[in-house]
Amino acid sequence: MIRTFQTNSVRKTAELSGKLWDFTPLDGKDKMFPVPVPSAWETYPGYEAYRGEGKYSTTFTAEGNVRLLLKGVSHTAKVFVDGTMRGTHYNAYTPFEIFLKGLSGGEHLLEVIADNRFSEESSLHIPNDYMSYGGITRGVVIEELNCAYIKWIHITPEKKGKTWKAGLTLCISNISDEDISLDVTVTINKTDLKLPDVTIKANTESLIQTEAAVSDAEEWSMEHPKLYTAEVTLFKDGAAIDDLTERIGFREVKIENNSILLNGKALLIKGICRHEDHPAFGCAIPFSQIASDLQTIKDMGVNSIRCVHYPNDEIFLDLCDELGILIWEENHARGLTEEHMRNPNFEKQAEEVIREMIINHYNHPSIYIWGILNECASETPYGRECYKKQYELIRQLDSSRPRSSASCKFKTDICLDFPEAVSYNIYPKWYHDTPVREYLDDLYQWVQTETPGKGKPFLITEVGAGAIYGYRSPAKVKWSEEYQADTLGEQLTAILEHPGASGLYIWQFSDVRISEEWFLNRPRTMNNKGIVDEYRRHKLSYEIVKKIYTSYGNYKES
Ligand code: ADA
Repeated sequence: MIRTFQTNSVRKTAELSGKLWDFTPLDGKDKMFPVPVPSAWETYPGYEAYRGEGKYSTTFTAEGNVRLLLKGVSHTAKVFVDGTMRGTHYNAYTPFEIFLKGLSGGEHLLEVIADNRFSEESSLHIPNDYMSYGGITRGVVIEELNCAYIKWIHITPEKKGKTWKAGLTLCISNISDEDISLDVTVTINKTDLKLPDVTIKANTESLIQTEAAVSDAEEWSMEHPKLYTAEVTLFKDGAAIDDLTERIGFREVKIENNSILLNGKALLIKGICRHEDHPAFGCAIPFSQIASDLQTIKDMGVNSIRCVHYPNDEIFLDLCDELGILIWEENHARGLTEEHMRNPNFEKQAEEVIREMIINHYNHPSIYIWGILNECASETPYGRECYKKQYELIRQLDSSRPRSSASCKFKTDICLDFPEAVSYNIYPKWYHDTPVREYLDDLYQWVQTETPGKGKPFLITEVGAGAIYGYRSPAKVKWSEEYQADTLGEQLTAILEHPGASGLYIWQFSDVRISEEWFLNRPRTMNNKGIVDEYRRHKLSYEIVKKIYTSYGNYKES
């Protein structure tokens, strides 16, 4: 499974994942054995802590112009077809394509070498408070293309009076050696659009923009996550040569005073942070487990998930669109110091994640905000320059969503003029024993009185406490389920009652595996701040969170 809906009917596509491939760990032991793709090699017996390279191989039958789409290889990929290197990619959490022009007919050998080693070449995947797994961890598709194809479609919904309007941008690629003229049709909710004929020069891409009123389109909201498909078809000489279907929701996100408005109503974020992590799957979480996590998360009364600290699998986003769960999606970075950010690969790699994230995830109505650089060096002038460029890049790619960044630079952050919303990660009563209300308001007042963050929506993007599942203590000491439950009760109530706050995200949904290097204050070499443990067993805090979250609505009371 690649998406939860069909994206093509004219274009010939086939999934190469969802079956066994041959796996050869390049650890000199010359073993080859069958493994499922997608999967993380940490789930293979004997490779539970393998940091190295591994080769995945399979065969496919295709001919002509062929596009290989890999949704996620962790964390660096080298792709070979019939023994020839055809492309590379860095970063586990964003999709990439390998294009094969004029491939001869018949069976072909596909080999993907994945590498999860830490090195100077890798500025984002570093030893961290989560695990950088290894493997082909998301889906793989092969497509046979004609002389031209639709690379992507971006649809921006906008309310005009009582009618919804769809702004369309299509990116069409002419992969032939001659200029071609194409007819393009678009269908959204029974509204058929015939775009003016387009002529595209040989071996070039063309952006086509238009807009359409979509009559009787219903609004997408958390309460009513109504979705529509937008079907785009390319015709050459009257024959359909390519198509792409995207799914959209008619909703608008705006900033007004210190609120984030969804369809005109001020949001109250009752959120939770979630890593893609499960002991049985590593980060290659299958559809059924994703769906089960979302059921649990909805049961807790949560209305929004923060994808930490990287772009998520598109199946997860599709399900959030269908279930009406709002998404904060961010580029891949956690806790990078100025020294990390001075790695010569950092800016290129971080910006590439932003580009791939937004181009591929633009149409998801569930995504209401883009985040960057969780807890990076936003207190330094060098860091500020990096933040500035990345915020500007987001604005170039998407002007329809607000931007933010989860900071931990209390009273030292010098980047609060860039984002539309100010966001902080705070841990009163865990990393320090300052009373929550006092700490929260002190920080809030500083933002309002000392910074350009004044008057902007204010979000708490992390708050929480650790608890070892099953550890109970009448003394309510730290790491006990009792302490976590009480602390979360105090933290959630203080933030949800704070007049200036637009809500929060609990750190975090489940306990997760972390890099060995982080073992010191991380019992079990895990981050144990989950509301459920790694096997999704409820801790005492589960019912506390549920009671509080279900006692609030989805919007701030006016
Ligand atoms: C940070 C960080 C999280 C996690 C958390 C914690 O705020 O963003 O990734 O490390 O702290 O558990 O301390």
